[in-house]
Amino acid sequence: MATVREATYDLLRALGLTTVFGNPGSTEEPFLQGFPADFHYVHALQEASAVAMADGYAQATGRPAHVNLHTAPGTGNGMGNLVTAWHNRTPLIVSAGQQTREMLLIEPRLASPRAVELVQPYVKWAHEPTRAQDIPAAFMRAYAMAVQPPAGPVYLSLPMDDWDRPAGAPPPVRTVATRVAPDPDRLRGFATALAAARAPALVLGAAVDRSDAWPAAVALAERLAAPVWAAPAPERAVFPERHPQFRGVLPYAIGPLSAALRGHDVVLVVGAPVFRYYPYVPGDYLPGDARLLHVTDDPDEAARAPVGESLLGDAGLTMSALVDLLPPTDRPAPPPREHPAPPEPSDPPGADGLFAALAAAWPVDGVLVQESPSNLAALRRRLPIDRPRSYVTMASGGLGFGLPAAVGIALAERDTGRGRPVVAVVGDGSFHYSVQALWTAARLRLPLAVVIPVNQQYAILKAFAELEHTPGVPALDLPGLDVTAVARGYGCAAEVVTSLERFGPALAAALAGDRPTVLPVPISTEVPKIL
Ligand SMILES: Cc1ncc(C[n+]2csc(CCOP(=O)(O)OP(=O)(O)O)c2C)c(N)n1
Repeated sequence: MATVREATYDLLRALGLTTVFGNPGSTEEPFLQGFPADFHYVHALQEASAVAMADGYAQATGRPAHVNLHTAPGTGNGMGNLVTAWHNRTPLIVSAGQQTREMLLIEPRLASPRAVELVQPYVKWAHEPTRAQDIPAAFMRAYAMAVQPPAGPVYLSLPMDDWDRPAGAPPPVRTVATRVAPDPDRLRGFATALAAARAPALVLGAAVDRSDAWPAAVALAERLAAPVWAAPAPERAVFPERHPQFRGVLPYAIGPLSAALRGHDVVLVVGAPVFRYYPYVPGDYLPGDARLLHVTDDPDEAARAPVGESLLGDAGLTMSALVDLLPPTDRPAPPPREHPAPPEPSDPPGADGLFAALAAAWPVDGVLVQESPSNLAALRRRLPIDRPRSYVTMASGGLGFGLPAAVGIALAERDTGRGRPVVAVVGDGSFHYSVQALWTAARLRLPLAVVIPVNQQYAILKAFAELEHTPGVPALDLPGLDVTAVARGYGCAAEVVTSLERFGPALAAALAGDRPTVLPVPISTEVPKIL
């Protein structure tokens, strides 16, 4: 009879989960024992990196990913990026070892006595099987739970003495739906409101990209002749950003956001929270008596919106259905927005100058991973994204995601055979939260380019302190960090780019290489405004 271990690997194989991200410990060794040759263990040096690499890999492959953590402490190290995976809506199957059942009552070293509570509330489901032979079926349930909308992480705590036990009958491999269609009556109501609108606006969120709905979004925007905004702080690009109807990203504060929507009477929000605010700037949620229509596949997201009427449904299915229901409009298309003036030259360059150089050297099919807090607006201004699934950042606000996520994405680009070049832009503060991901990228020989705008400070926190009138905050400067030495220490190539003329060739060389390259670029220390 098969062991629990054999039955579990068989199931993981059947589900296409043959890549395991992790960092091993004693409680995981019985699961990892005799690791099958057709599986790939992606070794992260710390669990924060393991979780975010798995997240990036799942997002880039469009499939769930499996990450194996070391009981309570490993889960704790991975927790920040588990929070991020939750907000990212990434289907992650997180398994963790548990001490042997024989001793759990007396809580030996490395027992996780309340394992399923440890990860709350950032999982859709957490479970420790009551019987060893339930482990394979628990993985099947975990998979089904993770991928169904709204997708997200799930957690299994697995006692280390379960793996050699007899398995029982293998669980059937089941399939579940990953999209929900909208209620037809309510959908017609939305279409009627949009058709009657004087000046509708479209606000799109990351679910549009996750459901491969750029074509539906363009069709809907053109059918409505409406301006299109990305919802605040989006973790994906959601619309071709050179399209004449694209207006940019809405500000992430209550008052400024409603000011940006002034003049619109119907605001259709698809695939985003209403709204992802950050600094508190009071005001009305919406301009005048505008009506907000909210399409989301998450009942919780619908419920917590402070205003609006909601319709549960997949972003792509709902937008396509709306296009079919809406009559053509004779409203003229909104005028295209103005292009930003070229950046002012300076020495050292400003973020605008750096990102203009990045845009000039950008590979057409490049994937941008972003974790550069104060320079985000400059980056998005200079480098419009016009292809789907080409821009990733974290939805949570937690640093330490971007670098390891870029490693997972670069690995997925290789494993899927797509081979798109991956460029991470990571602040010199953000770089250090999961910096050990560089080692994994070097071991995997991934041609990842990591651009570090070096301003030697937590600039966004200085901007936030100014906005909030909180002077005298300590620990906002970062002197004495040698990014190059850190990069080389983990096995990466590195080149400090001190002249923007060098930037294009350095980026091209990095992407053509057979290992990751870190490109620190000293930039001006001017602090951009937060809003
Ligand atoms: C896990 C975590 N710790 C701390 C913070 C607070 N925080 C937000 S932005 C930031 C500074 C980022 O610095 P850097 O990457 O250099 O970017 P800059 O603001 O200078 O552009 C910090 C510490 C956070 N968001 N997440």
